[in-house]
Amino acid sequence: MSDPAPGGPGIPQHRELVTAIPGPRSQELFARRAKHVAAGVSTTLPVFIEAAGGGILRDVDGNSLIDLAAGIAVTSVGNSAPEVVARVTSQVAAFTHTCFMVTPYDSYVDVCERLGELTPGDHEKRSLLLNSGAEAVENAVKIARSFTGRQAVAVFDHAYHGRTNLTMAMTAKNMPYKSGFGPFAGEVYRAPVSYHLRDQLKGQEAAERAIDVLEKQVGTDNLACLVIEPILGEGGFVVPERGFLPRLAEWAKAAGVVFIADEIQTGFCRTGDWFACDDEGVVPDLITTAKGIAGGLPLAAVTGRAEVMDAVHVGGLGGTYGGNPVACAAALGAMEAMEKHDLARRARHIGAILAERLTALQADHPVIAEVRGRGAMMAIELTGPDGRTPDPARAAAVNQACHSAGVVTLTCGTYGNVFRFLPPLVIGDDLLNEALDVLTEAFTATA
Ligand code: PLZ
Repeated sequence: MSDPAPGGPGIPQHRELVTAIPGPRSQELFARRAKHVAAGVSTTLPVFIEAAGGGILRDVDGNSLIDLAAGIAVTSVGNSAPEVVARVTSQVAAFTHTCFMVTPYDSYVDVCERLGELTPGDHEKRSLLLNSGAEAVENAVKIARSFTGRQAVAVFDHAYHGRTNLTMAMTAKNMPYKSGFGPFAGEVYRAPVSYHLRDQLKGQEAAERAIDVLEKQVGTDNLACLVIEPILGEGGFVVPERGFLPRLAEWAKAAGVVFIADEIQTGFCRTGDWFACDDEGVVPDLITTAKGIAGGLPLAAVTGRAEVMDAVHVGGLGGTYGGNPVACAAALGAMEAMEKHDLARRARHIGAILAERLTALQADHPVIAEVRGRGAMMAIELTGPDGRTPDPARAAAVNQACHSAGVVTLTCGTYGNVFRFLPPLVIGDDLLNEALDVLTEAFTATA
């Protein structure tokens, strides 16, 4: 198990710094970027990448950095995975676009068939392909409204669903996602989630609290759907207590509310199962996917119960590029790689290493209030001595120290105090452990 799955364009799998981070070439490019790219687009780490594969990103100055971000949970199969490259190369040479709504092609149908097989539940399913996660969430809401004839949408505290108008309304955090961009779409209502560090509630209790809000403040007769990330991503890798999701799913079913799992960040082996809902056997009516689905090419999907999906009139769903043939080829390659290399098992293995190392780190650094997550989606939440007051400054300092040492890390969370780990699932054990050594040094150096 210690060897990574073969992948990437033969990039040596070690960290090597030949300049300061960022190096001179990257700094030059960054200055150009400021002249031509809109200022609103942020940068986590200003190194420009030239090649990547396995667990390594190589920059234009010749530095090799360890990748603990996977492009925000996208390159789960690794960058330029051979299965993806082979299929994309032959597809791009055959044809690049016809628009599936004009003249169809089989790879779109193949991806939908695979999605039906892999997503939770063995009921009859249909899928719709799109370009981005936000677009998938928008479409899932459209479908739920069409099916139920109701309008209201239930979302949760700390949720992240995208940056389009409807999904901004569904996303919880003001800065940087929403501030100044209103007015937002109406009929979106927020309920409390299960967040044990902050509410100490059992899953069932937290579910009853949310249900009470929805029944009393919205009314089930008005509710088209409930949308939830089974592990909340951008909001802080919040893992709802066991029992929370099954109780919500059961309640939604009884109330005729479409249960939508947003698995855009958690899906495709990331958490150690094909989908995070599998962990407690939750079967959503609709599931939104993107990110890991296509090894880095832009593709997203809504998959769900045939009767719900097919409620929409012909012509009601679509888009010029949705299910582009090159992206579909990539998705078929990514799914092949996940199956061939059993990347769900690999994610569990990565999760075991992360859990052990992070728990050991916590013993030495009480600023780590909690180690949580599942599989290759783990995080630590940093707080003051009371175990609650967020410490975003320390998270930023540790992040900076990791970056300077050549490890690409990310923070997240409503309070910006969560340090998250999203390595490609093909990263080798040695590289992962080396990155965690760097993290350990960063905690000591910033103490
Ligand atoms: N739903 C659960 O995680 C995207 C956002 C990065 P798009 N998360 C990364 C950023 O700052 O823009 C995401 C997600 C969940 C929806 C989305 C939206 O997916 O492909 O970015 O539109």
